[in-house]
Amino acid sequence: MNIGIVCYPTFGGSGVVATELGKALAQRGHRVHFITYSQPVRLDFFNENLFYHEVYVPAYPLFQFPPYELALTSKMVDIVQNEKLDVLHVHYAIPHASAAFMAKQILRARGIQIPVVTTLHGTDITLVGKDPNFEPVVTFSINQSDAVTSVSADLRRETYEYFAVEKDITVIPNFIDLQRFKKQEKNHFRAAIAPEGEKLLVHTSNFRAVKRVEDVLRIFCGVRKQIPAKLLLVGDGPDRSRMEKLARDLDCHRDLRFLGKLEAVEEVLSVGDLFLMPSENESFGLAALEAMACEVPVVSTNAGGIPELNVNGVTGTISEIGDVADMVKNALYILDDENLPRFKAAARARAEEFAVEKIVPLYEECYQRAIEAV
Ligand code: GMT
Repeated sequence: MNIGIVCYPTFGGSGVVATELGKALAQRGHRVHFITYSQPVRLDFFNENLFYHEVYVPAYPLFQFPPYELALTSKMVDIVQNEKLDVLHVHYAIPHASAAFMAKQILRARGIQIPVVTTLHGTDITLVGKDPNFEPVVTFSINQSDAVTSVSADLRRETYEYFAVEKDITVIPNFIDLQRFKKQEKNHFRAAIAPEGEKLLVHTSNFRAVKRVEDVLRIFCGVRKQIPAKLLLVGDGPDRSRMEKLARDLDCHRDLRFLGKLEAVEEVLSVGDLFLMPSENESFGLAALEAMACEVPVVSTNAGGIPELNVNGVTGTISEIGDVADMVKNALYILDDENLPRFKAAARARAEEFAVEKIVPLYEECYQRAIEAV
């Protein structure tokens, strides 16, 4: 197939999933055209089946808000028509699904039919999409898509609960490249970070309020009171400066490191003993899956789709949102040398159920159905 993928090019989960999907599809012989405003972060190599088309928004003094959606629509029209695409797959509804709807209308007027597949990722539904400033457009554009997928059953449930969506939503969970995400020998790194054999806790996120990074720090402080431990925080975002100050106020700053945005997150995960995901909301929890693939069990909340991934008492533990004391207790239980090897093995085994080879064919089937339906 000739597939157009529209996504955010950033470190965010939806952009990562879209890029990894495109790479996997290219490996399976499809031609994949990425359409977005800058080179996707994980698309930094040459492949004969992968193409990147940059959306350029011209500046004009009249535009207080540059009309990205219009430039994106025009680019989609151009690429569908000239590259003879079979299907357009848009990741994250806002504004990609409505731009795809408009592109489809323009192409129809030119005698070209293009099916649109929309994948819902999380905050496009649970946070931003619900906002009355966006909700009518989100509802309409989901209903106008030829196929809709969501990354968890919980996200599908939320979509039906909060939006007047009549379309069937197929759950296709996120997936993982197990060749890349596996425990690597990084003993020198571990020795540098935890020279006394301390347990290593890891958190990766975009440091937004929804991730509750404050709880990460409080869980870590609780653990460190009981056993020697270190914490590595990967990523960056609006809450980072506040969290750096909080770490100093809690007097645990000497035992943790903010590493910022890192491309090779699997190298950090390879030295981890426990991953912390105390999120307020999480449609899937791709960061937890990446950790599990590197044999790192997960202490998480029961938010959104996390329990569909993290099996309580097996691959990690599940607590109520904000229950820091429970997460400290659970972390200490998992980190106990009697329990840790069992949790690590179970985490990897669970991650193997989400192998890219198992999930990508579900998208291929979805494209095929959408193509046949138009
Ligand atoms: O907030 C984020 O983590 C970014 C956001 C995105 O759309 O880029 O992530 C969402 O999509 C990921 C990939 O499907 C999911 O793994 C995350 O759980 C989801 N985030 C939230 O629901 C908060």
